[in-house]
Amino acid sequence: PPPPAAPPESPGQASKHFNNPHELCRQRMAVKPPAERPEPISSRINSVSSQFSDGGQAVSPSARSSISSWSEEPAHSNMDISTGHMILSYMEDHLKNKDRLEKEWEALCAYQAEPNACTIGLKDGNAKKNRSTAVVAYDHSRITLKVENSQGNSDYINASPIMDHDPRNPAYIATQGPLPSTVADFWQMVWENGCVVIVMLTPLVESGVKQCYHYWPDEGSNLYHIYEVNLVSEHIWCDDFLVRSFYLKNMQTNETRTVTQFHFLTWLNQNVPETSRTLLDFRRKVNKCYRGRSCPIIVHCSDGAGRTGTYILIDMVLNKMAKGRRSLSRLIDIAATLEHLRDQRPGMVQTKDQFEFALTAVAEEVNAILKALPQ
Ligand SMILES: *[C@@H]1O[C@H](CO)[C@@H](O)[C@H](O)[C@H]1NC(C)=O
Ligand SMILES: CC(=O)N[C@H]1CO[C@H](CO)[C@@H](O)[C@@H]1O
Repeated sequence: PPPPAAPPESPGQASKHFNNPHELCRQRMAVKPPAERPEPISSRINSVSSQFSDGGQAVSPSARSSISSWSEEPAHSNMDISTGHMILSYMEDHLKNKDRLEKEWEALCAYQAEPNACTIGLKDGNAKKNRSTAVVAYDHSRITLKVENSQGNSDYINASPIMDHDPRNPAYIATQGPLPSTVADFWQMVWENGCVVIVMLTPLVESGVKQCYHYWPDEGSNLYHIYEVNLVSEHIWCDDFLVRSFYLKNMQTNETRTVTQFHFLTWLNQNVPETSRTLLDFRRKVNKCYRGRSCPIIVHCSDGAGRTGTYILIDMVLNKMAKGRRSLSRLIDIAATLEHLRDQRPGMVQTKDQFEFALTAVAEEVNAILKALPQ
């Protein structure tokens, strides 16, 4: 007789409920919309007196309850009101002035990073590890693997450390989506750099074109060289993103670590997400999970430059604003921050639309932060 049919999966119901922590927990989260959403910047009115309401408790991605509801993560920041308003009005003016935006983008296209040699990544033996010839890690700014632990006795991976304010510790690692031949290198990099958060910004396939290798097990565990990866849970938050939790084990030392992967599903290559609101909520969830850590966040798409650069640009600018570390003129100079990213990895932010999207997303978030502040 045929096996009994699995219970249907429907939004609002957990598809599985396990008591055994070693069994995979796959869950769909029920959406509980906040009572009031921040208005999009395009329809913002000058009054910021309307109240921002959180409208519900966010459930931790690791919760194993049978039905979970969640809402958007509220905006948090130490930004003061007058700085926020100055940033916002500057950004709004900038976004309205299409001519100026065009000129700024043209200047960015002409920008030449120096130094810019990529000889190691293009060497025989390494060249086949690159998805794209246009985006290869710079010799002076690349993640090196420990040769003795690598599958191919090589230290090369197409990945770049991205520094923010601390020149010794990268805030991010920008990398390409793993190829079938570089998956073990990818997990070695995660292991050796102490990473616990992976931000994946691409679907695996787009209109039949492979964007990234499926580098984790669909169920149970896979061994990649000496790195065993166990899928512990998968939580589908909404149509746009889901969160997976992995248990990573180094089989040489028996040490283990939990790694969380945030997977944004609906941002296509050379494109921008449909709304900045969803990406901003995704970012807040990533940062809530990351809070208090000092390891780099791994960010990848397909080539690890367009979508990856856009995400890092938004995150870096907003983090700087939240800390209020820089002077206002430095904070609002997003093009200068992008040049700083391009000094560390080629091709960061690939299209003018992506650059404009980054500006819009920053303005949207500042708007949401202002609304969340006590008036
Ligand atoms: C790792 O665990 C296995 C199985 O328990 C054991 O045989 C091996 O000695 C351990 N290795 C180290 C380095 O602790
Ligand atoms: C420069 C170069 O050789 N690029 C290669 C990187 O690796 C991919 C996948 O193996 C190849 O298709 C590229 O030609």
